[in-house]
Amino acid sequence: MHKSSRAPEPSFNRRRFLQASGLLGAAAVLGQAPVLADDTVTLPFENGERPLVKYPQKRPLIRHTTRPPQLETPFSVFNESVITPNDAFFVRYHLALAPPPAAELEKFRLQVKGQVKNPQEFTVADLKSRFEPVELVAVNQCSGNSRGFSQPRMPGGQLGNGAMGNARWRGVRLSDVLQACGLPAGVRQATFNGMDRPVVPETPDFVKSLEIDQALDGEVMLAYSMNGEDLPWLNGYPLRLVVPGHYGTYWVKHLNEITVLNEAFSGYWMSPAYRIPDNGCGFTEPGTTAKQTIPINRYNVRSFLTSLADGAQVKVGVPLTLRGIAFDGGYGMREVVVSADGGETWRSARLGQDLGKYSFREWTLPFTPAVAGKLELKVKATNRLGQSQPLEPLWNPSGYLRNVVETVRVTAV
Ligand SMILES: Nc1nc2c(c(=O)[nH]1)N[C@H]1C(S)=C(S)[C@@H](COP(=O)(O)O)O[C@H]1N2
Ligand SMILES: [Mo]
Repeated sequence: MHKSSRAPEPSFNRRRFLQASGLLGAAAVLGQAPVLADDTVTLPFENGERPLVKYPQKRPLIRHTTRPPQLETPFSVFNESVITPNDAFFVRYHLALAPPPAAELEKFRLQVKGQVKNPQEFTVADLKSRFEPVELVAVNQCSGNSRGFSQPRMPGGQLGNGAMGNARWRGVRLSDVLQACGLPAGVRQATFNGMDRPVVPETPDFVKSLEIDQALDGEVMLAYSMNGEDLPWLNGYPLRLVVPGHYGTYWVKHLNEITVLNEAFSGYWMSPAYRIPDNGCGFTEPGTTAKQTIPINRYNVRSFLTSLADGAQVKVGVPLTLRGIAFDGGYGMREVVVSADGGETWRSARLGQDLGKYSFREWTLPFTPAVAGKLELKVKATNRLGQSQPLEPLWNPSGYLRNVVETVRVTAV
């Protein structure tokens, strides 16, 4: 059974989805009328069937869980544009009382406290009027993106490849806001907490931390806008952290509390959660754990073919353009190569417009199928550091960091 690296182009099941019970639950959390989904999608791994569900401000997305809502972007969206539309952008939450209800969000204030000289509170309007706006195109990718393909499998969201997205974020520099509150010498970390909450006190609140040097690097952003609009409710309205090049777990949504610390933070979501093997590569022998771990950090290199899905038919002698995306943790793409013969020979793709080193980079390659039969299309990117992607999938106990060279199988007729 080979199911390692096929693109999860959903197969549509044109089946009316009438069991509304789960949807009513989600709608209650969102404080809006229930919206019936009408299709299911089957991601290409065992137990991959999921409903497509429409949430407020979203088109129908692949629903993994209801409380909290966890929604994956259908892979075909990545062929629409290099920027992922807000209404198709994936949604990830950990705590059952998420997202926070609209009434609470209206009273939003960002508190900056802890080891700062002048603790302060800011409305979004304060941030907009007091600090210089900055803009950046950056990929947000969940640590567990593509986990569903891991073999052997492990617990956690069984995601296809759609727990990622690329947006133009606008906001203010975290460093400007921290400096405005007065940072004494010697502070070590800052923690970030959003307005979503667990149902029971035993569940640790979702709090993430950054080293103070990273918090002050001028790139980490307090973002209030995404692709020219207010952040969607499910993507962190009215304010979220954007940590360019770093896994989505740090991109705290509905961010209302920043605490500067003299010591290292050790909350559950930094340790033991969201850690990778401390061995330079982040992978282990399948089925084994690492002795030492570190917090997950930058994205590794990934690339995808988006213009053809598994099972597609192409025509012999008819020219077409292969198209896709590539990205990494912030060094930028050096080269994307494509093979149409299962990896025997490779050709260099043309890189599209450079939207910045944290963005998806489009690639295209003209291709004319020469003979009838099955074709294995593979795409492999290399970043400006020379880092690339493995030809066989690598593994770790949490199903993080998957970046195998993807294969799309099509037939030329
Ligand atoms: N407040 C809050 N922020 C959060 C989370 C959360 O559970 N609560 N999940 C994080 C994780 S793990 C990811 S992958 C990203 C997903 O961002 P999105 O939902 O906007 O796509 O949000 C991050 N920010
Ligand atoms: Mo995540």
